Amino acid sequence: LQYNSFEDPRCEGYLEDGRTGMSPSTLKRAFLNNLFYVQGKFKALATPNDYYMALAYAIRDRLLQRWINTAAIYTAQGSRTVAYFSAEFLMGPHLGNNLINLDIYKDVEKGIAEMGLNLGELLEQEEEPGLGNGGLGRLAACYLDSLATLEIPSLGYGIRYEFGIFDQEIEDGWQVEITDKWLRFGNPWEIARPEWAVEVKLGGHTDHYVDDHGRYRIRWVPDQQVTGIPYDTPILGCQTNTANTLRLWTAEAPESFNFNAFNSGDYLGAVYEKVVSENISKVLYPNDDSSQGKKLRLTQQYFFVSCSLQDMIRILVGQELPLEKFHEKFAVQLNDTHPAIAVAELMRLLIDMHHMSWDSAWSITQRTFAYTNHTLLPEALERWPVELFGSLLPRHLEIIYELNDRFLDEVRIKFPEDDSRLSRMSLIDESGERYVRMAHLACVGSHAINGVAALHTELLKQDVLYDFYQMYPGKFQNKTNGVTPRRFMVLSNPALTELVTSKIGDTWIKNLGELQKLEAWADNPEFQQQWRQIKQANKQELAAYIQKHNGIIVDPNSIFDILAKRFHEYKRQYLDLLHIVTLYNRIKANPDIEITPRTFIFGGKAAPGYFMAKLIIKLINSVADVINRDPDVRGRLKVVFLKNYNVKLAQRIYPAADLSEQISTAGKEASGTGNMKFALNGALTIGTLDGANVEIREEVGAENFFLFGLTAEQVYAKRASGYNPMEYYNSNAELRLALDRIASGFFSHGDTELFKPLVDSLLHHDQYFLLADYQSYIDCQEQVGLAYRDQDRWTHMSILNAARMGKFSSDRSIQDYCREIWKVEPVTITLENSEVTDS
Ligand code: C3B
Repeated sequence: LQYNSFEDPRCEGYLEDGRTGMSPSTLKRAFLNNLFYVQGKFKALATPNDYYMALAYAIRDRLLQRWINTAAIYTAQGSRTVAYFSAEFLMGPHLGNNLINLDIYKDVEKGIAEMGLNLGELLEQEEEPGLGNGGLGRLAACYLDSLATLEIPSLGYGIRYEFGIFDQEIEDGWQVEITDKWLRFGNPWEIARPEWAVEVKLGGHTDHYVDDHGRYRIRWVPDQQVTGIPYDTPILGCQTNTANTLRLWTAEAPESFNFNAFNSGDYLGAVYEKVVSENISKVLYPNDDSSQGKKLRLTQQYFFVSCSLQDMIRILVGQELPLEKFHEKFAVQLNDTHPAIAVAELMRLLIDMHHMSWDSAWSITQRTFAYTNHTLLPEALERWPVELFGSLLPRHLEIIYELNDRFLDEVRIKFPEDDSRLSRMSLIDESGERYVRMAHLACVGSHAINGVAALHTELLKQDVLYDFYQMYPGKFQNKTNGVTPRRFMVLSNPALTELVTSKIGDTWIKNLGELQKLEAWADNPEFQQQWRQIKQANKQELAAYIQKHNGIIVDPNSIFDILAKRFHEYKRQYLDLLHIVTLYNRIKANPDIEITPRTFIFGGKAAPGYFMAKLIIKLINSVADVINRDPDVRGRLKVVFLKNYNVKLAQRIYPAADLSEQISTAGKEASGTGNMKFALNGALTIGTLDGANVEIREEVGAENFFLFGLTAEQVYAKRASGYNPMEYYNSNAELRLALDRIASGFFSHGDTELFKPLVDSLLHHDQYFLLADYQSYIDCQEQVGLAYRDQDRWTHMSILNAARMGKFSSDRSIQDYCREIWKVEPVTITLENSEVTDS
């Protein structure tokens, strides 16, 4: 193949310098060509979306040389490769990020402006691929960015959901879910690869038989089959030639399967089969941190895992490597238990399809997989009723039984005569209805198990996975989460990026530890002023967005106090609200009271079936309605709920935050990653000693962090000794007043029933210790208000927070995974590779 030898003059620009033409004039020409030849439009008819598409295709063309060379070099070298298995990839829009990573943002902005267009407006057009719920899916996206930037051969494997996370509308204060039709106008970033389609079996039964050579064999006789079609998206590294691949699978009906129905004239029946198959990749389950136990969800998990493992075997065979080297070629990371069925599927492929012995297959399997746990919440631990599991995956159930027999023998040898341990550790929960325990399968089938922050990993070892830690102490590791500074600083906060770069150069973008050099400027008055001006300008932009979308005028001089994340009781949005109601009550009791003006901003979605979370959203909006209208408040408080929190909106929010709310009950938030993005953009944190907050506070210094609340240990102790929230209610007048006000119907047009479930849950259960932490939170917020009045001190703290975020780059996380789990090395990609370009 000689990609550089096209004679067509229109192609010459794309390939100039062998670098696909990055000069402004070439880019401009490519843009106009795409508008004409791809979109079939010209200026008079073009919509903003046409312009976006034309630019997206022009930029995609500029990735292709990198993408092709990357694949060619990995293939030629048989490079060891990370396969990141994840049911969610919350990528966010691609165009802006690709411009940053190609380092052509400014040139393109200029070229676009010369044509009378605005780059920002074109970027706004992109429908974001919201193929994830929250932290877990966004982490996967940050990790792909870092893998590419660090030049690590890697593949992201997941599902190409036709509908991603729902769009959130707010009607009368309530959340309403709208289907996310992100593919409606086409997706310029993906390329379908039908030539690499694979078949996936489902249901049916197994046959045990003796083959022609007298060997005992097992055959899976499915009653359904679906085809997986891969769609590839390039993942560019920052300022490198590496372009890795995100490979997402779409389910289709196979051409040939079960079309007997067709022959017998049952045309509609056959079409129905097709619809059933296509349902598999139809929609993302919108639950964050909880498992619904639906068969379709297990089908999705198995579908993408089977497709991916078969794809990896194809790659291995294509490189003429023997199957025995599977674990040398690939390191597979299981992003939570969602892909844990991979353990049984790889066993099945190696044994049933490739006739390997059990012991060899098991050794390869264990050396292939590593498992990341993302949560301690019991409701998130996936388990499947044995009957449901067996009806979909009869062969895998047999394999799991066999694995379990062998595993329990190991446990017996290590811990003789300990039946309760055996039943606690079994892959099958037999305490009532029988379940397959996916976390146990992941632990047994992996050589490494990790938590996502230091505290989380400790709690895993002490509690949720205590028995497994005793059994395999050497498997446990911590890998504290990180976030990419490319998207969450360079792209989303250009002014701050420029200021920082003007002082310390731009190497921090790929080596975030360098931000530490900013400490030298923390007390420089001129730098402080520039820092403040940028924050102020970012706040003004968010204020304009709020005015446009909520019709509320907010004061950019007030503290922007922001809580943005999924709605969940353990994340305690409700505690933030109790603070707001408390301040409001103080104003009502004493209209002239001095309060540092604040704008409380909330964003986040609730799982559609999570009643309490949705009621909290309604309560926030109801409180906002009252407070924002009450003349007594005189601008001192504003409450804003920003609808449809997603990656796009997050990129607007972080740069404008003064205060980051990270207020989960200690011991509940595995890590958090929003906490890192806020601090990187100069927000101060008010938070509990939970998840990565602990490490953030260690890094920025206790004096630059607003700490409150019980520790995880204190929470456990309180629970053990019998926690009674009513005592707090009875003994704290302000708390009582706040709750009574909500219960009284004050915020609900006199309706005393509406918010009763919320008030009652606090008074009678308070599972997440809001009342126990209330006073400590209120006191701490008082300190925040005082600190903000001293702008020099606040700015000093803000600069130090950003300067000390080096540890929380996803580059650092990925380097730790590479060294300590994956044992994989970078591979440099050159653009002058003779394999793929004309020599
Ligand atoms: C989340 C956790 O809730 C966060 O604390 C953590 O930072 C991220 O994962 C990333 O590790 N999480 C999630 O978003 N969805 C789950 N099902 C489980 C955990």
